[in-house]
Amino acid sequence: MDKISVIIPVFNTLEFLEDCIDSVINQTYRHFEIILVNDGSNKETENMLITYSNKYENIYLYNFSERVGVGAARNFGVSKSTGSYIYFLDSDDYLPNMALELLVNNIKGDDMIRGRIKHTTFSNGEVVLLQGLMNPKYYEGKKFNSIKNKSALNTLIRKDFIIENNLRFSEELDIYSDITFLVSACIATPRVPYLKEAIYFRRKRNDAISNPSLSQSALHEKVYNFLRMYKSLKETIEDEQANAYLDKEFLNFYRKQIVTCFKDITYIDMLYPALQECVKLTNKQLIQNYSWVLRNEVNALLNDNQKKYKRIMKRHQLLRDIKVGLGSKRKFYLLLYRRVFQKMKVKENVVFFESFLGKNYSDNPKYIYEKMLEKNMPYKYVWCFREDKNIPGNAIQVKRFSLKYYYYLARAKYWVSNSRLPKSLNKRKENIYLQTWHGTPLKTLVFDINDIHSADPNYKKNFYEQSRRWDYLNSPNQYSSDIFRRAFKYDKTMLEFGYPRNDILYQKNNKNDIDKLKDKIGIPKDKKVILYAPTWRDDEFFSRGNYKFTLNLDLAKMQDAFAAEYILLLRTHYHIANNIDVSEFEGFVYDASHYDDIAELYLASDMLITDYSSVFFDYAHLQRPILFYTYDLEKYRDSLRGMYFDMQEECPGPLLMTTEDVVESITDIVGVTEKYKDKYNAFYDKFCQWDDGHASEKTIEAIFKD
Ligand code: C2G
Repeated sequence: MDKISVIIPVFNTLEFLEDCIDSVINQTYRHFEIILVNDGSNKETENMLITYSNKYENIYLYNFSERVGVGAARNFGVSKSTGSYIYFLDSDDYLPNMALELLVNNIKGDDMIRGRIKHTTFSNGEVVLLQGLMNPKYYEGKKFNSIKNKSALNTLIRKDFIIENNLRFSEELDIYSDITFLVSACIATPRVPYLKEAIYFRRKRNDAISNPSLSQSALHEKVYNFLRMYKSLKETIEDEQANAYLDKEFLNFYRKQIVTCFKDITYIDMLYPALQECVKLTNKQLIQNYSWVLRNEVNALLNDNQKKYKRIMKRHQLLRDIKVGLGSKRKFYLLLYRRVFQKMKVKENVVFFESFLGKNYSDNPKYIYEKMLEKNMPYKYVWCFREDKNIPGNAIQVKRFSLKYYYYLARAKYWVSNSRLPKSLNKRKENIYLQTWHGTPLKTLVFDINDIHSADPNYKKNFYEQSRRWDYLNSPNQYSSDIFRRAFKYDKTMLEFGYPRNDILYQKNNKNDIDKLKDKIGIPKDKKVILYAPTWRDDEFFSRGNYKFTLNLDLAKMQDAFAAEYILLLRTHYHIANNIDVSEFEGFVYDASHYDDIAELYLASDMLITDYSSVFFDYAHLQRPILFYTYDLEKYRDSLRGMYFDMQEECPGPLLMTTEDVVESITDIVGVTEKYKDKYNAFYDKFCQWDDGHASEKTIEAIFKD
């Protein structure tokens, strides 16, 4: 049995290491050694590597105190290996348990064999193999087409072959050093077998900001590395097929990546010299097969006319934008937004408001707006909704994603929103963007979340880009300020006055106003009110942004127990797309899911039932009873989201697991309130310390000129 040396360069991948190393330890093919090359990782990662190398006889650890780069680390690993075969694995990836066995069984007399790379965002990929399908495909005439994903991963290679041909990864390049290795390997071997059943799981990391993988590097860095790789190979390699392969890769890279990179025209100056050198090395004949746009640009590069190159690249970008813009109505509006509306002057006195993605007239933006109206401030207002609303003042109403929406966003100097605005809406430097956010966090936020279970796998990166545009951020309490700074990586102005949306809880907490609100909501005044306002679940969705809620509270039991004394207001989260049919409970259950402003529901209610929603932080300002119906606490806390504190310890009310528990607590609500008095007080002191009913006013003073 031949020994395989699995070489794993490691740089700060603590959270992925166990998946990676264990997946080798668990291989069905048993004759291997693991060579861990610690490429200057932090202490925690290093300690984990030490633990592994101490525990297993066939795991060897080598340490570089300073980072040498993945190419050098792999070359070094080869020099330390003792196996007959070499296999490279990245420390954030992992293998299904038959990967090595399949490769080794099928390499036969060849120098190397490649398998398939599958991208994944999770840690638990599995492979089901159907017997009898394992026939390698042979890349012979077109050997270079076997270089897939520009990666040397999932390749089993004879060590002798590496030594005889002096195959090495470039040590100068951070990215694309794999191509330097693979091109030389393909030149030296007559054919490359490829076995699609031998799978390798390549992790797409969810945090491209704090800890990016090499493939998540900034585009201009990728371009720079690619150009250097291309130049150094073209200058040294004579093999005709290899040259043709490199030229084709270069021109495709130019069309896709370089042109995209030059959307930001400033990168042209930075990359022009390297690009020009590369173009000079490209087969001129081949360029003739490409479009006139590309040929034109190549000519400008060859004639060393940087000014002209820039001019035609600008035109190219415009054509590209128009082509994209003609793809759909929304894309066309976006084209106008960027190319026309944003070229017009910013209107100094226009404020654009949006709350919960245009779903309702509510939350912090509503109260800031109404305060501005009340103070008669010299501004014009625009509100974004999904459908027309009856609101005070004479704000212009625009439909989300309509032409007017893009027009006013481009021209309004001020943007006020309580959640993210679309990533496509870049901001001008004259714009001032107040992000009010929408709650004190219990569930971990953005960069504090580990695995992402929601519908958007690029959540962290997108969030990061969108939040760079915020100039001001409202914070409800010190606890939130601390979290927002870290979890949003937010370092601009924090407005620390409490939440504008809670002003009403101080100003209208009296019988007269509450009676009026009950009329407005459409509920009886002679009954007490239980408000049930749960949050959404990241893993239950129909599509992006459209989540599903399954009611776990037994309404029949609630009705039996309380219909004489109470009504129940059901309020689902704004992400929830399904309506819950409560028609059988008419007169007891009222569906307030589409009611605009939950703060008015707080005031109208006598107690709150919620789960992990931030509603309880706001409700606590009223100091009325709160019950937590947390039937899925374990799953929510441990696998879906993670939480900032132990609910059992800090929540100002009981955590209940069944409808019976809920019924029991409501029946003895006086006793429950008494029992939780101290906890409630401590909770109030910690989370409700800043509000005094004037947060809207203070927010306005901080941002708008009178
Ligand atoms: N909300 C509501 N009805 C519900 C739940 C929430 O109107 N049934 C409103 C409340 O104003 C609440 C806000 O939406 O404060 C945010 O809801 P959460 O349930 O806390 O969930 P999420 O939108 O994920 O925001 O820092 C806060 C977190 O980001 C939570």
